[in-house]
Amino acid sequence: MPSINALPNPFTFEPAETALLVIDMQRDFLLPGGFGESLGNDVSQLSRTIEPLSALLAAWRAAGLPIIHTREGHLPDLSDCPPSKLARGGIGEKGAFGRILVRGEYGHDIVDELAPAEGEIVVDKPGKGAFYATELAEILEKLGVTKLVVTGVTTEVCVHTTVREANDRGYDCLVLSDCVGSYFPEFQRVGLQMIAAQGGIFGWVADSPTLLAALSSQEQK
Ligand code: C5J
Repeated sequence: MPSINALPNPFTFEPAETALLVIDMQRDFLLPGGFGESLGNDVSQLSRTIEPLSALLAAWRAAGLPIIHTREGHLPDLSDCPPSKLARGGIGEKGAFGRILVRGEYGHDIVDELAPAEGEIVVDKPGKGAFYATELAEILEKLGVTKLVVTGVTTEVCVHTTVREANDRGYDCLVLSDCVGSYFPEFQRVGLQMIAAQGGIFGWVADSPTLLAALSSQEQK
C-alpha cells in the first residue's frame, strides 16, 4: 500500500479505495470578470491550481481511480438557497457569465481545463460542504471509498467545510496544497496549517508531485 510524506505524518492509502474530490472549480469562482473577481478577489490565487490539478486528473484517470467533481449552486427558482445566503447578495443575480451560481448557467459550470470526463460523477451542492443536502455519502459508500484526496476551491470555505464533514463521517482526507486555492494567501497558509495541526486534527497535507510519484511507483510494481 502506498505511503507518502505528508503533514503531520505519512498518509497511507489503497488507491482503489481512494477517490479524488475536485471541489467547485467553477467559472464563477475562477474566471476574470466572474463572481469571485466582482467581489474584489484576486482570481490568480485560484487559477494557479488549474495546471497541477489537470496533471493529477490525468494520472487519476489513467489509473482508473474514482473521481468526483462538485459544483456549488442553486436551482433556478433559488428554492434551495437559504434566505440568509440570499440576503448577502450575488446568488441568482445577473453576472458576466449568467445568473450567479445558478445551475445550468455558464458561470456555474467547471472551467474548460478541468471539465469532467464522460462518466465522471458531478455532485451539485447548495452549501459549502459537499455532504450537506447531496448524495455524496451514498456515492462513496457504493464505490467502496474510505479515503479522499481533496482539491479545489476555496481552501478555507468549501474545501475546509467538506474536509470537516468527511472527517466526521470517518474518511481520511489528504489535502493537496498546490491543488487547493484561496483568494487570500494568509487563509491558504493558515487553512492548510489548521488541517494538519494537533496530530492531523481533521486531515493530512501534501503536494501533488509527492502523491503522483507514489501513484506511479505503485503502478510499476
Ligand atoms: C465560496 C467555495 N467561497 N467554493 N465557495 O463561496 O469555496
